[in-house]
Amino acid sequence: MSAIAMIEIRKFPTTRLLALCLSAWVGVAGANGAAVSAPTAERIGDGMVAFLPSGMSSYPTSLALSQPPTMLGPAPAGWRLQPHYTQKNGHTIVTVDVPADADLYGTGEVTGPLRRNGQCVALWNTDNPAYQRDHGRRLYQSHPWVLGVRADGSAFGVLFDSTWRATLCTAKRIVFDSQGPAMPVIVIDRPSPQAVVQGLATLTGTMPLPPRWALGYQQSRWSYTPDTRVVQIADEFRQRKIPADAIWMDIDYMDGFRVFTFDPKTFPDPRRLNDDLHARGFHSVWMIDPGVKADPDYPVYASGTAQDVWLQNAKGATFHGEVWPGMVAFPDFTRPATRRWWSALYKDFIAQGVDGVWNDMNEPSVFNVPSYTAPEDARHRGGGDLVPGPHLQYHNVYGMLMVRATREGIQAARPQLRPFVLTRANFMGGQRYAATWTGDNASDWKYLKWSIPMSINLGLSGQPFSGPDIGGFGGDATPALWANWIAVGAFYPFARGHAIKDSNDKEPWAFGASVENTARIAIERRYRLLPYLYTVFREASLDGLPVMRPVFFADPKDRRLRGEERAFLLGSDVLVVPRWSGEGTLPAGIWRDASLVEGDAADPLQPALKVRGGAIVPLGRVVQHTGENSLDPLTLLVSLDARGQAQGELYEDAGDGYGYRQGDYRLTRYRALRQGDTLTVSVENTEGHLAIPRRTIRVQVLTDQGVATGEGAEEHLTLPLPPQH
Ligand code: NBV
Repeated sequence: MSAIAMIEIRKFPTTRLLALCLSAWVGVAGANGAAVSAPTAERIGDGMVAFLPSGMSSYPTSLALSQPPTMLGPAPAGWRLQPHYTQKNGHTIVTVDVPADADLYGTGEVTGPLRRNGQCVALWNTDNPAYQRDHGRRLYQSHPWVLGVRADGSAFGVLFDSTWRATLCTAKRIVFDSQGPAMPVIVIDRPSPQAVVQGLATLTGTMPLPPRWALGYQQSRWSYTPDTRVVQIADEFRQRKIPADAIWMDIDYMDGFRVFTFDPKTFPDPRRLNDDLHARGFHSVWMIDPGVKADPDYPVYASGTAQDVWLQNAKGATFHGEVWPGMVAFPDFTRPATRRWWSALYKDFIAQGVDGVWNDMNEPSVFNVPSYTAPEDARHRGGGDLVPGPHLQYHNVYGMLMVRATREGIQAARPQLRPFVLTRANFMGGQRYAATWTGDNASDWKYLKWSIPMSINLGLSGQPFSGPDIGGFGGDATPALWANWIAVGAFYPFARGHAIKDSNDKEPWAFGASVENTARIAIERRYRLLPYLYTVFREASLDGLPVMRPVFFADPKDRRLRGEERAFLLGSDVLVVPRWSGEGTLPAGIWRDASLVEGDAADPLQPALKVRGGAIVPLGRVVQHTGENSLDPLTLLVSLDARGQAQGELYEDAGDGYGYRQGDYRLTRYRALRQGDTLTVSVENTEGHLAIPRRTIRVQVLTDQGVATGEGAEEHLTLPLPPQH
């Protein structure tokens, strides 16, 4: 048992999106169509049933699911939720009656409120500048999935397993109106929303554990150019002592927007640039778009043509559309040969020292056509498990198939490290391949407020790793907006500042000293929380629970919390409450305010951070990037429950690579117990064989009387607490 080195008591200063005629949508499904005979229902897991439309004898190939479901026999007797299929005008309409009083969530990347009752979204991945096309009713990704939470806190989820163009309306009934044939529907019915989201993860897979640097602050703009400017930005962060982990290269680094090339004038030596960034503790992420410039003298186009990789028009000729480089051809990622060709392109690219890749424009976006994309009748040739089909069928998975090939290419090029891929377009299950940013928002409060329910609903739809362009992409940001945005944005799972080409500068220092100070504090808070955040990411990679969670996850039976969309949870133990949300509607029980860095409590823009009573949150030191050791000292932030107890976990590994799969990690479970005026903190158990050098542990106990701190060694330490009143 270690002695206490130090005690100190400190007091804390303590849309609706679109008015749609829902009845019209429901009417189409319910009244006129030709009813199809009842589907067969098969149990596929604990509280999970797959419905196969009549005539379908086995579960077809699914791009959403990570593996074919195992049919375990008939659905449990008395199974409540049933899909009803109707066919009309070539559409398949599936309805599911929603239990009265259920609150609905999910449906992926959406504008508008967190609670999706009475909303319609179009599932048709769309390049949507400022979310203005179709009133923001369709964005860059499609998730045919609804999560429902009943009045008693029990929950259900409905997955319409189809990639075809569709609309999804969530009112008294869930109505999925697809332009494709009848599809399987999976219904999950479990005791809590957490259990439903975990069930979804067993079906659609989880996010692979990202490299730790991807959790640091990311700095981007369209575009930092030339290469010397990139290094200047990196140096600026270090000189100003604002932590950051990566700089992002947008399209202008390319030679005439030709993917997998570098502009010989502005980026003549990408290897050296990446080395320079690495020497400063930065990683680099470089953009790759799907469109390949139609130029026979360009080796990527020539090899693609030679290998017959392109998407075809209805007549069977290569489809050409206009994007940044002028006319381009689009890889047909449904073809296994195309995916192999695309993956192989990353070998030389990664060899330049590129750390991560962002795939943009992969809805796919096409300029100067009314549909903003390839024609519905463009031909995907498929292969392997995938049947040939029109773009109407494969459009929504274009981005997902692309990032699958990107990820595989990076993995093959550098097998010893974890790939990091960011994508704009994606589909249900796409968390298996890439993280996401939520496209071209704008520097306006509306987008800041939408960004929170948007990322929460993505998390409730299986994608835990997302975030918006902090500060807003389009338009000039005012100092006040940018400061408020970074203050809360530091807690998105994916935290990246980005900006459109012609806007004002939006780096943390661009708005003067006061905003810079707010940004530094915000980002320092994220870095202190990284040990906790990494632990939560690891949990998400195992069981699919979101990183950023709705407040109602703290108490799914408390109906007051169901609409809270300004405050959010990080993991289960930290509540982030933006100042502009007022008090928010917060869960009952003990939630204690925590100060993480000097100045955070005094800065009126920083959200309140509240730690759940009963939790121990591991904190690191403030470091300038995640490559520095932040865990000596390791701080354990303890918030005791009413019985004077708390528990928490810390996951540690090398931060990259796959050693953890061989047990090279350490999961430590800490327990704290108050007995009278003494607190004992001990290690309950550990898992994994990573050797942890001896380090100092600092314990900070949040009590109603103030903060008590003590210091000692890892295994066991005690400290006196202020007497309770
Ligand atoms: O590559 C330029 C931009 C990029 O900065 C942005 O993040 C993407 O969402 N890209 C869209 C293409 C042009 C947008 C007007």
